[in-house]
Amino acid sequence: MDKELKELLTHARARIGSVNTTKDLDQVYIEIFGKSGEFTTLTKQLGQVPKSKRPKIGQLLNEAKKEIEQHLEKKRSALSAGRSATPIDITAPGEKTKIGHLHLVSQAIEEIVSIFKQLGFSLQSYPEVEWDWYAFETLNMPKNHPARDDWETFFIKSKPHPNLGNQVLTPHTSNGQVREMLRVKTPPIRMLNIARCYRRQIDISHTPMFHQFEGLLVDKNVSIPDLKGTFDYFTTRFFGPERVTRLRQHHFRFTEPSFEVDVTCGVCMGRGCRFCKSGWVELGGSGMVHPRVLRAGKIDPEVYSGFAFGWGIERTIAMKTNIGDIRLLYQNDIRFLEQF
Ligand code: FA5
Repeated sequence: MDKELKELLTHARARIGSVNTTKDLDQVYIEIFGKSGEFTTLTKQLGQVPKSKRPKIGQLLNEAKKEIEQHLEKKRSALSAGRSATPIDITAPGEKTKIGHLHLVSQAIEEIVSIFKQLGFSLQSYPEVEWDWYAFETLNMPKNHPARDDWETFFIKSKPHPNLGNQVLTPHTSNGQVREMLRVKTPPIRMLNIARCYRRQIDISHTPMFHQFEGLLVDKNVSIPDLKGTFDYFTTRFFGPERVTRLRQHHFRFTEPSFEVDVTCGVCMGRGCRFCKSGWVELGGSGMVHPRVLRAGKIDPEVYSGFAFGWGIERTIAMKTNIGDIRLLYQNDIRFLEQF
């Protein structure tokens, strides 16, 4: 029986080694351990072995069973991991791994940061869940002021802070203005704040979650030409030298005077087309920091002045790539995203 057991083991190892599919492996299992399998037949013969030898043979049978089962298990995991028992053909051409790339929004953020870094702006990050105080109050937008409706804010159901008010999902990156003034204390300040913003809006040019980049520069003798020069530098670097900016009078509670910044349309280069109508497309809001905002940040408006701007990243991308609907950026359709 000892000899037969050894033969069975050798045979089983060879059979297991030669199969290439799990189906064949199941067949080998049946041939060995099935009702009339080789191992089962051998076990049945144990009764004919002299009593004195039975414990030893029984032990050998158990060891053989364990070994065969280990071989089967090893082979099964190799097959299910896709490794066949056939030797590897090292001359076969390799499979190319598909390499992805950063999402369009992340690419734009990297580019914007690098442009403003060259102008000495440092990247800061402020809360996404923000107190009413920083999102509105310190920006000269008191409670119940109708201008706050433009921000279509999401409010958080939480206990209001006795001084800072309710919590909101920050509707713009301007919440970073007073926070940055309080952090730096004494100007100069050159902050770039890039963050997710939330508003209850959705259509081809609005998404409920979007990104803004906010610039804040406070120093002595800062004036409108500094603001315009900064925008021109950014536009040339980001969109190319053929695109120019213009300031259009506007109203924000936290800047005075305030402007909307337009850039020449990338489709018609300023001549006027179906996409832009006037030859210009809007980049975002800007203005000279309101004295009340400087005071809220504990900065003396008699000594210092500054400018601020807040622009949407998705719209800025749309202006560069001429995609007609910014919602495409968040549909995760790889056929769209891989084009950029
Ligand atoms: C603001 O949010 C002001 N905080 C900007 C500002 C900062 C003005 C500093 C002055 C000084 P506005 O609501 O216009 O302004 O938004 C600015 C830009 O954010 C828009 O021009 C647009 O590009 C982008 N934006 C606003 N709402 C959405 C939205 N729902 N989806 C995508 N982009 C949006």
